Amino acid sequence: MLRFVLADLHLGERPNDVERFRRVTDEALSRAVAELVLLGDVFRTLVGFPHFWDETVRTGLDELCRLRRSGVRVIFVEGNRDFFLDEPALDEFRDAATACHSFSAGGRRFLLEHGDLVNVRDWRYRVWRRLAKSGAARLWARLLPGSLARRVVSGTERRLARTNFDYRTRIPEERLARTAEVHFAAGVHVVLWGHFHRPWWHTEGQRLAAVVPAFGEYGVMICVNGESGDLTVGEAAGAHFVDTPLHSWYLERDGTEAARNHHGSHDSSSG
Ligand SMILES: [Mn+2]
Repeated sequence: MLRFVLADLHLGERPNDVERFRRVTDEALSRAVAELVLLGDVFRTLVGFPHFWDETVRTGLDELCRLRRSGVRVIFVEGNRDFFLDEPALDEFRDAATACHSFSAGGRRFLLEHGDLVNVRDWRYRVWRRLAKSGAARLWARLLPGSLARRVVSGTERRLARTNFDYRTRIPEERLARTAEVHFAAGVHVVLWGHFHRPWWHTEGQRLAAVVPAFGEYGVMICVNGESGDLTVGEAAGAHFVDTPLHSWYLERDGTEAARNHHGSHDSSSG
């Protein structure tokens, strides 16, 4: 069995990004993928109530519905742009919504989480997050009239951009490495995070922790072979998808990303 893992799609942020995502869902269907894991931040914002959804969100969700009808499991791992994903309105678009997804493949234990809580020193973000995802916020979101709801979404996007919690600042490498080692010590072999957008990885013997590159920027996904547990990077090349072993794909891009991202082509977004 095969799994696709995509992170930080931010659909709606770039022209034709939903089309690009449709190529992935087509590929998932043609390769009989068993599970699609969305590692957080699928849209600019996703709230679990339909009156918050715009055209992009509805179109993207329809793609997930199409996958599920063909037997693909769809897993939402909650990101910092995701709110109340366990609401019944999303039932037809996902099989599970979770803060942390895990599975075994090829005898290796995998753990997948968005990663926005790795940088525990960012207390401002943690306070904001607790408020925004509280029971009171959920009730308020449920009762809010539609037109206002969609305006609140854009306000939320601006607020996210203002927090000092920003992937464009450097990746908290020591934090990630330490968090990875805690997971390794608990028996996890492979840790996958989203959120940080840039390819970064850390190994300890056969154990691996890696940031899945943002689909929005890199147009790639990670494919996990269920029999071998091997990881490849899947990339659309012309009409086809090309699979590259994770190690070689990451090695090729190590170190060049900082310069590229310095020019910040998308100032209105964060994390
Ligand atoms: Mn994020």
